[in-house]
Amino acid sequence: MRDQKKKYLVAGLGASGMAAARLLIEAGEEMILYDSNGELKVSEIRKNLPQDCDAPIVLGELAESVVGETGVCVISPGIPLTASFVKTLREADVPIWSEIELAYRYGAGRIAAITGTNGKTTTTALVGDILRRKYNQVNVVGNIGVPYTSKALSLTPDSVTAVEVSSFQLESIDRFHPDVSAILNITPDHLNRHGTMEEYTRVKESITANQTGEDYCVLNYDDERLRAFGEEKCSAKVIFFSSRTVIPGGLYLEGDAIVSELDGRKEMVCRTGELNILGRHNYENVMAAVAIGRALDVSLDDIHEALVQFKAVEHRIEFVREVDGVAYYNDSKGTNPDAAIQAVQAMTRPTILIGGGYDKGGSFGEWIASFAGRVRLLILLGQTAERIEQEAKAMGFDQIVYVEDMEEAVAVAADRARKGDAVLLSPACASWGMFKNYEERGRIFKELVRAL
Ligand code: UMA
Repeated sequence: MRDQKKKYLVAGLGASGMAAARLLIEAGEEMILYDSNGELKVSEIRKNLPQDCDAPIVLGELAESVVGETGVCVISPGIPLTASFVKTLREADVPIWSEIELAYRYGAGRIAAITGTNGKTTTTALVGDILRRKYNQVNVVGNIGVPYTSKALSLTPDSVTAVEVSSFQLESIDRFHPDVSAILNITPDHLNRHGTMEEYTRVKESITANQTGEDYCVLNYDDERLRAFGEEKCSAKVIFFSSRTVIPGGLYLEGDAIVSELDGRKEMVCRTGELNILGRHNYENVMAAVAIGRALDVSLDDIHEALVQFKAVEHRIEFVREVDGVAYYNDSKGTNPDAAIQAVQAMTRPTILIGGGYDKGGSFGEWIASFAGRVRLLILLGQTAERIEQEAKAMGFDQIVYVEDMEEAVAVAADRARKGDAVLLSPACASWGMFKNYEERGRIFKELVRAL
């Protein structure tokens, strides 16, 4: 365990770092706060801490001397493990915990942890709604935007927590042990951070690292990697779901019915027409959420009620408004090609697509291939614009306009759209560099559309 004389080093002072710091203060721990951004203001950071907190705040370079004082480093998800101060800490055998690990150590109660490249936020929100039908103390936390550490100390043995977990957060878990885990899908994303698909997959699968035969793991049978993992390696009891094939003992889509065989007989969960969320990927999210709900003893009747009342989450193929016969959709959460393909496929009208952003590595080929017969104009912004244009032209798609910012993107889209078209913001890229996060990008888009 941690050397009691040493301090915690909280690295990264964004949402998760500040929540971790507040937890540690409340728990009476000593710590040093650190952010590599030398332009932050100490006085601003202190405003978000209790008044009597006198923990040192270090900005910019981290001095070697701090390493000797550090017992555990709690790292923010945005900090790559290749950062030089992280390497130094690891060489000194300092444990590196993600904020999820810290929350787990201080938390209590049962946990459903959801990861996957896409659908995490929708599924986690839906799981929260399902759990609320049966339990009084339900929290929905994690990558979804509410840091897990901000709730950890209020959790009791009766709490049930739905945690959205990103691959960045999973990189530094140690004892984190969900009662039910789910891996929704694995498609190329964050390859600039994880290097290869093999490594990215390994990190995602590590959500089950501490699970045993007492626990459950919900997996997408249609994803070859996850099917192999479930059949050969997973340490928990596996529940498969599929939108393409019948899964005896699992969940599947049969025509327009979502069917469960989880209780040893075939039962209808709901019809897709009863849901307020669209598309095959969302039916998969629903099946995963149903499996998690059943694994945590929520009845199918209660699950059905939660499903039919659930509405799409913000920034995920979210209808904004119709102006002069043109429908505008905000899919700012389409931060990788696979998510963006789902949004393009959900469009039923000729589409003007706004894309591009931060470069995470990886190819845009499959995304561009999905344009056929749907996207009639691509408006590009951000760091990846040129790379996308090159790939698109090489694939024979040349209806492309470059813009400087979102304001120009919306103006060009409105100008070029014809009655009956859709305008879709679904960038296939992260927002970083131009916006604080995808939420800010989506909100700015919506404000501009509302002002048309
Ligand atoms: N920082 C450093 N050194 C670095 C990099 C960053 O000190 O090398 C500092 C920055 O200067 C900044 C702070 O770290 O002050 C930012 O930390 P962060 O990037 O980890 O972001 P948080 O504000 O803590 O938000 C994080 C998640 N962000 C990321 O994973 C990038 C949020 O997920 C999450 O909602 C929040 O914790 C609460 O748990 C956002 C996200 O984009 C939505 N996630 C990615 C995704 O969904 O694809 C993984």
